[in-house]
Amino acid sequence: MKSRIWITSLFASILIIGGCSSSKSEPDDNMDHSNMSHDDMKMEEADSQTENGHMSHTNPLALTDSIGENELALPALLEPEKEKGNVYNIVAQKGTVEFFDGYQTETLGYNGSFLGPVIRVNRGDTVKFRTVNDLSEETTFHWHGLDLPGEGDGGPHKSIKPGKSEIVEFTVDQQAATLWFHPHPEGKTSEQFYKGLAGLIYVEDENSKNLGLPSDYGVNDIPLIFQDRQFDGGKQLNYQRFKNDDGTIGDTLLVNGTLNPKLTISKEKVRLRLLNGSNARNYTFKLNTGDSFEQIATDGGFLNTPETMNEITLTPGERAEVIVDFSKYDATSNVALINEDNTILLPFKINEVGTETSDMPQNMNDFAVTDEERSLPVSKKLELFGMGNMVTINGKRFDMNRIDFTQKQSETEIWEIYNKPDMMGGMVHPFHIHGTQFKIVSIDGKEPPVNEQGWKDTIAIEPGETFKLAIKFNNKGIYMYHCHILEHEDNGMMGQVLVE
Ligand SMILES: [Cu+2]
Repeated sequence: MKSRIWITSLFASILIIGGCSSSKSEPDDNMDHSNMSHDDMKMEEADSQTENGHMSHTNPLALTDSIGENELALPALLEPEKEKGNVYNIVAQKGTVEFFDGYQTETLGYNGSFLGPVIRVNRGDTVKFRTVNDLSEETTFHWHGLDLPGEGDGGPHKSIKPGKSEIVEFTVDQQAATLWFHPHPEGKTSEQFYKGLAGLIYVEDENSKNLGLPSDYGVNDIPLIFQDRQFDGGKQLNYQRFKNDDGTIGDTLLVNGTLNPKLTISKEKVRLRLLNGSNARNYTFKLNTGDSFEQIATDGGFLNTPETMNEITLTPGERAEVIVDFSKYDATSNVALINEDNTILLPFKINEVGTETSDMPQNMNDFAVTDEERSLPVSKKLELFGMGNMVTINGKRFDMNRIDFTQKQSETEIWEIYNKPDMMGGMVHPFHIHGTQFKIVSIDGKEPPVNEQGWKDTIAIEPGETFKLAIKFNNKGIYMYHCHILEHEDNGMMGQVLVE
């Protein structure tokens, strides 16, 4: 195991985002400010590719390759102010980022210009999140995957006015996982998110500290937030222009807010914490070498044992942790994380040094769907349906004043969720439930794949598929469940469950 001692010098050369510092790119030689700009032409192309929304996901607007000219930005680690009682200060604010040379892009971020810090909490700690809205519009702070009282969950009921702040206090009581946070205001989630409001939460516990997994933040334990965006001719994140009811996708990849990123790492085992932080795009991550890697965690915790994978698909909101063994490569190797269509997402530059070569742990968790859970009857049925901006759950759009379901605190129920196809076939809906981690009991009556036999809070439901989930809420309050294609959420593919 590598020492966990914080070696600040190692970080001196790494861009820190606090938020996120700017990352630069060469100016676009083809920039044309005449009436029909290059950008407009590109958009026409994009429009023609996306005018049929159902096509937009089976054949989405292509992402451009990362040419790897900028070192990946790393979010700052936000540790608590202990003397004040484990307070974490999180400010939603406006900023600008120079993604492209000579262009100031207006952005939103937490504690910085774009994205936010990694909030690191320990199981058992009572913590306070002091959330501040420095935007010029209302927002909320939602903790995706955190198990906490509905009061603090930051759904659309918990809107914070500009200039106001709020304290969320709770005791961390769930296993180690990579979670995240983002805004959730009614009807405005997509736009605030598109402009940069999102960050990670790491829950650590005794298990995660003792497994011997790579855990040197920024050295061999790397957060990776994948987002596709479209920039207009003035290099702005002009959401209203690019908005698509079937899910807004872009041709430009940002990883941790870095355009054309590369990641310099040592010749050792490296843990990558992957978050699909896009509004709507799905990614299938694989290595260009064809080599496999080990998946160690799902959304909400470790798998029981590492699972060897050749690729992993993540829909918006989903996470996975993987270990890639870079010790078999060297400085001359051409290694990159690529997408299903071979788009280069993140090229790696490999240094010769590196010490993390310890064997993979074999017993990481004790996750199981119990016989009792398998014998429970279905008590809640949900049918997802979407056609353009008409998106519903059980035929209804979201209504803040309607409670759709109730459930008793600490009682396990079986939810059955069906994605009803439409005439065109339909779309994959990433379905997310707030305030808890759940278990997949079955998919169309069959066991889920091994790498989904772990705690989940977001699942990719294909058209025609039926998932059975075992769900227990440990806290009380009102929680949202919704599609994590954020335009579907904003258009009403969302409901609420009251836990009492
Ligand atoms: Cu959806």
